[in-house]
Amino acid sequence: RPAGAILLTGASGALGRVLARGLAAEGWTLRLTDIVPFPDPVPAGCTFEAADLVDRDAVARLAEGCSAILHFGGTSVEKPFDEVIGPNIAGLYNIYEAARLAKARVVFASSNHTIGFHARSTTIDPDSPLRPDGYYGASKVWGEMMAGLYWRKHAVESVIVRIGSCFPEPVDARMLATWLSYGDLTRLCIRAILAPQVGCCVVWGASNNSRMTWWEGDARDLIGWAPEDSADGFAEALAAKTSDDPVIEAHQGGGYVKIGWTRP
Ligand code: 15L
Repeated sequence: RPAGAILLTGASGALGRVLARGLAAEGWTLRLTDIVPFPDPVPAGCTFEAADLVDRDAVARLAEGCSAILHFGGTSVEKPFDEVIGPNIAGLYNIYEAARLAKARVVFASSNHTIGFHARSTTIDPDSPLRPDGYYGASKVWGEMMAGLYWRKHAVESVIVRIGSCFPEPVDARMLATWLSYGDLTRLCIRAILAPQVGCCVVWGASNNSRMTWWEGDARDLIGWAPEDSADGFAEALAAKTSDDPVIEAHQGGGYVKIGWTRP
């Protein structure tokens, strides 16, 4: 168990609810927060307080005395720029300021959409160029840049988790590569918090999928995590579930690359 409380933002979202349940079951003391009410009974050992990520004082207060922040809040899909900027740009700054004040580690729910414009035919590592595929992906790039800044300037540690597709089950051919099971996500977050020293590192959030040939060279050994689940059992059912768009099929970010597309 970690020393001190853990703040979980985005607690009412799909992944927040999974983590609240999973970490509370391990006996962890969690402070849950979200802009909308927590839809489940608040698990034993947890408290819930509604807050907007753009409210700097509220975020700082919630993080006070915490040893880590699991930052799963904010916009989690592609949205118009004006809807991304508050939670994912200003809100992200508030999270890092709160972490600096509390001397807390951040586990940042980043996304494969930071690198979505890389080709599926290539294998990239955390040092490969960032190629966001929309405003949402670009906001996650901002988060990753802030993680690096706060590590170098303030010694705030971060585990940046570039999540692939975290759902109960994979639902299309792309997810045969990108799927991250709920169990693997929970175990990853536990290791990201309990690992003694993490600096500022990147972990690819995908299960042990044999089609996951796109990503390598992350910090999983440093934090002591290895995925246990796999999308492989869904291959027969999903291999033909592709789009008929060659641009979507060529890029790691899939459908996101074509949202708002105006290239001739
Ligand atoms: C994400 O970053 C989103 O949060 C999620 O809803 C999926 O779209 C996922 O990426 C994906 O790429 O499948």
